[in-house]
This record gives sequence, C-alpha cells and structure tokens, in this order.
Amino acid sequence: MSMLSFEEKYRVRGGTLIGGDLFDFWVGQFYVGFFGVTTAFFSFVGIAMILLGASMGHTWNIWQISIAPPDISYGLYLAPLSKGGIWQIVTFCALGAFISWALREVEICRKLGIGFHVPIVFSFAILAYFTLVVIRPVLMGAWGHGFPYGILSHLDWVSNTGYQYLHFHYNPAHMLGATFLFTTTLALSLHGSLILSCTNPKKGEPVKAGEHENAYFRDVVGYSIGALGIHRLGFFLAISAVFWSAVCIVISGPFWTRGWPEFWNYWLNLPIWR
Ligand code: UQ2
Repeated sequence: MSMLSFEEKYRVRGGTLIGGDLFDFWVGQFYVGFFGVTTAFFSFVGIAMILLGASMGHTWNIWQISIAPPDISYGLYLAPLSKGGIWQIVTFCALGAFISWALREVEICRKLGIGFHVPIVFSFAILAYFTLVVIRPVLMGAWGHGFPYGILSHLDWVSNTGYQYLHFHYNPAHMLGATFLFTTTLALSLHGSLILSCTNPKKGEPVKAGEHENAYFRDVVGYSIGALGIHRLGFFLAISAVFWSAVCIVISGPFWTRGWPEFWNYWLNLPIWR
C-alpha cells in the first residue's frame, strides 16, 4: 500500500481557525488552507522585496548582498525604500509568513486531533527572530538596532554587537542559552544514536525496541528516561535554549549598557562585605 493512499484516511475536513471551508483542500500531498495562502503571499512579496533591495545594492556577490535596516536617526518611523524601508517591508513579510506557517501547523494539528507541540516549539523560533528585529529595536527606540539581511553582514552584526558589550560569555542569560543549546545536541545525539542502533541490528536479527533501549541506558548510566521522556526532555531543552538566547540579547542594551564582565562587580559591591 502506498503511503499516499494510506494518508487519505487522515485528510479530514474542518479544524480551520478562520473562514470555514475556505481553502480547506490539498494540492498534491500538501494541505493549503487560508494560512497556506497567506504564507505563500508574504513569502512572494518578501522575496520580491529582497530581490529589489539586492538590485539597488552595489554587488551581486551572494556573500556580500545585504539589506540594511534604516539609520538610527529614523527612530521607530518608516524610512524611504532606499534607506531601510525595504528592510522594514521584508521584516513585516517575514513575520507574516512565519506566523502564517505556525497557524497552518495549528490547523493541521486540529485536523489530526494531535497536540500543539510542533507549532508551540516553532513559535519559539519565531520569538527569537521577533526579539531581534522588533522587541529589542523598539525597546532601544530605533529600527536601526535590527540586524541586516545578508549572509556576511548579519555575522558582522552579531560580532560587532557582541564586542559592544566587551565579552558576551559573561552575560548570565547567554551562559544559560549556550548551556541549553549544547545540552540539546547531547540529548539528540544520545537519542538518535540509540534509535539507529536499535533499528539496525546484526544481519538476520529482528529490529530491537523499548526493552533494549531502556536496558542499554540502565546499563551505562543506571537510568533511562523513557521513550516519551526523551522527547519531553528534548522539547524542554530546545525551547529553553531559544528562550534564554532571546533574554540574553534583549537585556543587552535595554537593561545593561556596559561590558558584561563588569556586571559581575555586583558580587563585590554587595553590602554584606562591609
Ligand atoms: C533513554 C530513552 C530513550 C533515549 C535516550 C535515553 C528508552 C528512546 C537518549 C537516555 C537519556 C537519559 C539517560 C537522559 C539524559 C539527560 C540529559 C540531560 C542529556 O532513556 O528511553 O528513548 O533516546
């Protein structure tokens, strides 16, 4: 039985958030939906604006193309197209497309009667972007604090912004974000390797399952978190990494304007030492 005919069973009507049956159909294997249409619309306009912005730039070198935000002097106003206005439209379209995609995921979850874990985790990825190009720029009073859209230029922005606070590794929220990021990779490597090892036994032997998975980790570290548990752990580690990364950049500027190493002077300045 082909997978496509198997999946027919799950192609149910309804579960939409808006417009009832409007766009409630599939094109080939893909669900369309109202938010599929808005995703396509924002993606098309956004990419068109990126191409327009690139054509107004001074290079077609893929590494050097960059769509920069407005100058700080424009504050939180709209800027002329050639002076950061394109960045503002691209940002609007990107958020429109990302949020539309998350809502399309919600509709699919509702159709299938499953939990909303996938759109919830994806919304954290959107939050990371939203923090960088909206929350922090608004808190600092200018769209110019957003990062430029270019392969090398956005890396330069990260480097320059980091050095502006001398040493980001002294930022406590950065420490948490980095630790959760690395722990996420550790958990996924443990999980991925365990699943691959169980599904690829010696030639002629049957695929191994739960019992062997638990036994393996009980033998190595004396504990198995379980098949469902490892996915809950992965969910928690991943969203925590994104959450603390967002906190670490949003407090840099709006809350702390000096070098991050200096932040730890609070310890020596505690009144208990006097
Ligand atoms: C596990 C289990 C899985 C797994 C993994 C473990 C059967 C298929 C990887 C082991 C995980 C542990 C011991 C937790 C590690 C903790 C951190 C913070 C990385 O027990 O159940 O299911 O994939």
